[in-house]
Amino acid sequence: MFQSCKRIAWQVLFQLAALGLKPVLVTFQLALETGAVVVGAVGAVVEETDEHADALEKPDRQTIARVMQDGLVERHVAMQGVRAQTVDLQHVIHLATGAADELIHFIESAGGLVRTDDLDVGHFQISCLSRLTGVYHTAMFRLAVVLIALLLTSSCESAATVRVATFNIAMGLKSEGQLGQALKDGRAEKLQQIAEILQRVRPDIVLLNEFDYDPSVDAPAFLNEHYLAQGQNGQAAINYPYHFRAPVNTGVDSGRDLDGDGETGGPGDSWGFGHFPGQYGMLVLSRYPLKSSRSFREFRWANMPAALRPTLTDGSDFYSEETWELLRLSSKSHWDLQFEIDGKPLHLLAHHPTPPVFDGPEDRNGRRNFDEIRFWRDYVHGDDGHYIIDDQGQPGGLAEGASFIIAGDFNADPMDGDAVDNAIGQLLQSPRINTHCTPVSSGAAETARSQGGLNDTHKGDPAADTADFNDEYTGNLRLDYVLPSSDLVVSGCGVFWPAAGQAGHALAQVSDHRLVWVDIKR
Ligand SMILES: [Ca+2]
Ligand SMILES: [Ca+2]
Ligand SMILES: [Ca+2]
Ligand SMILES: [Ca+2]
Repeated sequence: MFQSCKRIAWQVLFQLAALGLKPVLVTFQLALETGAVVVGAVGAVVEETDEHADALEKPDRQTIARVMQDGLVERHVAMQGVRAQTVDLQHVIHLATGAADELIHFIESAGGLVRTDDLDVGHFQISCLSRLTGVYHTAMFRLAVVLIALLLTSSCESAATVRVATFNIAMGLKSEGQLGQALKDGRAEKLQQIAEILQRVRPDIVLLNEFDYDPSVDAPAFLNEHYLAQGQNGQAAINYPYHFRAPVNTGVDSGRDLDGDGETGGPGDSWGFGHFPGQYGMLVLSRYPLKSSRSFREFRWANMPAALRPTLTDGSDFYSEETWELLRLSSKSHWDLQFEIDGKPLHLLAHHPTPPVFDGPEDRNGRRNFDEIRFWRDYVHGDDGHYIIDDQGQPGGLAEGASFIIAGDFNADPMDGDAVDNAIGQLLQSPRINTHCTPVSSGAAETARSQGGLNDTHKGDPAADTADFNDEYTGNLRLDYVLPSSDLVVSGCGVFWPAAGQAGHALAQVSDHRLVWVDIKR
């Protein structure tokens, strides 16, 4: 990002030199200020006319031209003095350099006071309130500061904050079609509560774990229309124009006796534990467009070098050679979803490893959980991912230097619970992962205190727990993660688990897991 910012800044400086400074300086300054105002005004207008929410983030020139033609921006500027909030610097510069004539025409016709609050330029904040006639000298001064700031700061990041979340909503329902029915119905209380949580936290991209995959129902459309478009409990509606869903391994019969109970065909003999195909599936919702996807549902566990193959206590293999060669690593699926955020790619690496429990001394689920997590660790570590092959037959891991976020219910606590030692440590200790922000909540700390039991023996910080389990056998655990790559700037993180008396406290019980979010600058 900062490369192109700096390139543009240099270009402007060269133009200044070539053209005799003053006209270009003034043009650029006016465009910079007006660009911010136009972005804010178009946002407000689009919101009013209930158009595509994406236009709020990045109105294109056609949208701006149309809105300006209709006189709506002028009306907003005149009526309210539009408050430009977070402004994408690159976009403003694009307007400034590409559409200067339009912008100057607009600003002249709008006249009067134009206000730009907190235009964020790298680390440099400008607040200005300027009358647009007779400010040439001030404008030149400000522009010089802006350009120097662009050229001198080590980063030239945009001010756009992107919130990425993961939420195991526990909507893996008892029978096939049940979730589809609830989605069509529009009055399912659990879905209303889940919608309210999304409306309160307002993630830009969210992975929902345990959302049954049913290709016969347009689940994303029903979820948007019947639940998210309705303000739940006074919250503002939210809309996700983009989504990704695909088949999962849960409930897909392997034809083999995977759980070793001497019979075939039960939920434990599916490629991932489940009573019907699609149970405990995944759904990703996004406000940003999805550019490409890879899935690794069929990747064979045996193809992972030094895989943790389950063994019995006498050292013999739990799975026959024939079964081992067929086993799929992913208990649901592993997806690499490349989104585009203001022209910049971001990979969401989504998964939901098996719980390490419900097995025997061979620890087949614990070992699978460890290797499901290791899959992403290898995927983002250059050559370590050489063995990986996707469902389309393409080999290799993530491109060097690509930005990513690994999200999901990992079913592995760093200190407590039944996961294999260091299962989540494979990622938390990786230099490729930014772990500066540990999501915590006051609800988690309070719940561990009040429930007691095994929570009292846990080594991990109770405030970081994300799941509320039986306190006699398990206790509350930190299982859900949103892990950004180390190149990403994290500006905040949290868990939606309000303590007693805080807004939304009763909602937390909708699932045994809580929503976890991270804000990154993009
Ligand atoms: Ca069986
Ligand atoms: Ca186990
Ligand atoms: Ca508990
Ligand atoms: Ca705990």
